[in-house]
Formats: sequence, structure tokens, C-alpha cells
Amino acid sequence: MKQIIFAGIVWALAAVGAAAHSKTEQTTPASGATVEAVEVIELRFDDPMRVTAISLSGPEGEVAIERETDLDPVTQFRALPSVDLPTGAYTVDWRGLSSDGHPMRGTFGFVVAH
Ligand SMILES: [Cu+2]
Repeated sequence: MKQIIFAGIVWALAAVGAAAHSKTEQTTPASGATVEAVEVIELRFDDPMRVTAISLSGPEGEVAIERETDLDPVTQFRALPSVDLPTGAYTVDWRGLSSDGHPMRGTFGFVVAH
């Protein structure tokens, strides 16, 4: 009987481990892309992600962005740059909580060329 309970616990732990955390599938702008303008910054996830923090930095430092998505877990997160982005290289950094409860973070870059 003890063995059966033990096997059940091992199986339950394995099942938790198998439920992989959400991953970024794609972004807008695409990672590494060169774009003329940025109307929206978008992160798409394979499973809902609660994005807790996001920042955009460029050639002149941090650029203010406005979240369009609140703190609910989503598969599509959107934020809007507060200004027209000048030419240069930009990096987006984000942190979030995966649907399996794991803290996640990611980064990607793109170039704006007018
Ligand atoms: Cu995970």
C-alpha cells in the first residue's frame, strides 16, 4: 500500500514537471528585425503569461511604454510606445509569471531605421 501511495506521489510530481512553463512564441517587432516604425510592442505566448514588468530601452535610454494589457494572464500581451521611436537599436525586457507559476523573463531587440 505504501508503495502505491509513493508511486502516486512520484507520478503527480512528474505530471507537474511535464506541464512546461509558457514560452514566448513570437514578438512584434520580430526579434532582430529592422522596422521603420513601432506602433505596438507585442509578446505572444504558447500559454497564458502574467507579464509583471516590461521595459523598452533605446539609444537614449529608457523609453516610456504604456501597457494595453493589464496584469491578467494572456497569450497576447500588448504595450504602446509613448513616442515615435528615433532611429537606433532597442531592447525589450520583460518579466512574468508562467501559467505553471514559474517566474520567467525574456529579452529581444530590434532596430528602428527611418
Ligand atoms: Cu515552468
